[in-house]
Amino acid sequence: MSQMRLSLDQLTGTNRRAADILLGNDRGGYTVPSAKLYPFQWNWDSALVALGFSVFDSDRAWQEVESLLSAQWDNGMVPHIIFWKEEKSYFPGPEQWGTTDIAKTPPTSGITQPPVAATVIERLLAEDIDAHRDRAAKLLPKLDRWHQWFLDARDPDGRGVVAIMHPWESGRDNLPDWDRPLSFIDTTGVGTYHRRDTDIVNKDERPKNDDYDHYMALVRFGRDCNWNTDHIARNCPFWVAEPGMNAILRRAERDLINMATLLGQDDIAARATARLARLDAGFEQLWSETVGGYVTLDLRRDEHATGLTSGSWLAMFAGPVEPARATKMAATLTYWLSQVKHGVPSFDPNHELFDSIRYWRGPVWAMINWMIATGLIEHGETDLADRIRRDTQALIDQSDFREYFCPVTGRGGGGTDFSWTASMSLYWAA
Ligand code: 9YW
Repeated sequence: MSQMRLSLDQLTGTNRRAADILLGNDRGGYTVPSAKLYPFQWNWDSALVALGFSVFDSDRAWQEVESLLSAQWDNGMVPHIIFWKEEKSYFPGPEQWGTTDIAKTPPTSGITQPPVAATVIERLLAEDIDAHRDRAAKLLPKLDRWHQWFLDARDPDGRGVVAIMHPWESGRDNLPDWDRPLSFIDTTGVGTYHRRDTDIVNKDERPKNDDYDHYMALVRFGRDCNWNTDHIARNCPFWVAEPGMNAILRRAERDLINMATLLGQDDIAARATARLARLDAGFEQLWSETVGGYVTLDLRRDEHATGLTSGSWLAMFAGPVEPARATKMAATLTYWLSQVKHGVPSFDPNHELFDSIRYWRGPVWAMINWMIATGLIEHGETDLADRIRRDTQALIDQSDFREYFCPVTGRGGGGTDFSWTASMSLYWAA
């Protein structure tokens, strides 16, 4: 693990190349995920990329999370894309999201992404509490408002699980979990549009056109109500609670409580503690005895998904899982890993909907691996965690810093010179 602080000149080999990718994708205070494919600032990418910068440039790491949180909306939401510069090579752009009045400058998308930022900031702070106290203290109120927004906007009935209103909000765009909930959405009014992603990446590695029609129908739904959160919660045709988002939010609340306690921000610690109690209790609704793990729950139909995903393992990242369940989960994960060459696949490799190269329907993602391994270590599963860490670096060694990897062959897929893959290698895997 190369988590100790080094100067750029001290980095060699894979580590130096990873740092160069981050520097190459740096646009001055924010980092793009991949220069051609994703030319703006993405929410959870940015947070995770800050960890890579922290290895050799702590100031730059803080800038990354500061620029992300600077785009917070008045209602507390931190958007999933921040369109800092005009750039036509990505679709859907600011016109489709229609947030110019709400987001002011710069325009943003109208949804959020998994709030891993608090977890990252906690780690940046822990490196040198005295040096970073003031910077962290300014960010905590923003994290508090964002986390509160999740409960107000995405769980207004107080069930204890937050919903996503769009697959993109989960960060796991075309997961098989969304197939059925999306199938109820009317896409007839979507019209024609030009996807840009398939101009850059092989279409077999991307969501299908039919998925995109559904994505665009939901963007239109949000835009038509001016991203009104009450209207969305009551009427959005896609409204599901999934373990990845809920686990990451629970972890974020824990880390926010730690920071707020450390920095004497007692009001924030108290609010986060209350939110966490609600989320910890609510998470149980995602457990499916039939599937044998934490799965997506379609809140409009009260129906569990039929497969485990890489998000299921994040329950261990969220917080303590009772020992019997943790042991069962580790055994199932070990079985998964016996079915593929490299873990962790994003979807159950034995499920009929598994697709080893199509984006979130099978491929391995380095930053999900880091979160899974972190949770495993916290549950005493160190060998399994280490296997996942070694797999991650082996994939990068074989196929370079790609967006994601085929768990069966190790082949890289999607974008190249990818920021969060570089960050995870530098911070954790190499
Ligand atoms: C898209 C940037 C983003 C990630 C998401 C990933 C993908 C964008 O890329 O979504 O246009 O499909 O699914 O998690 O933040 O890396």
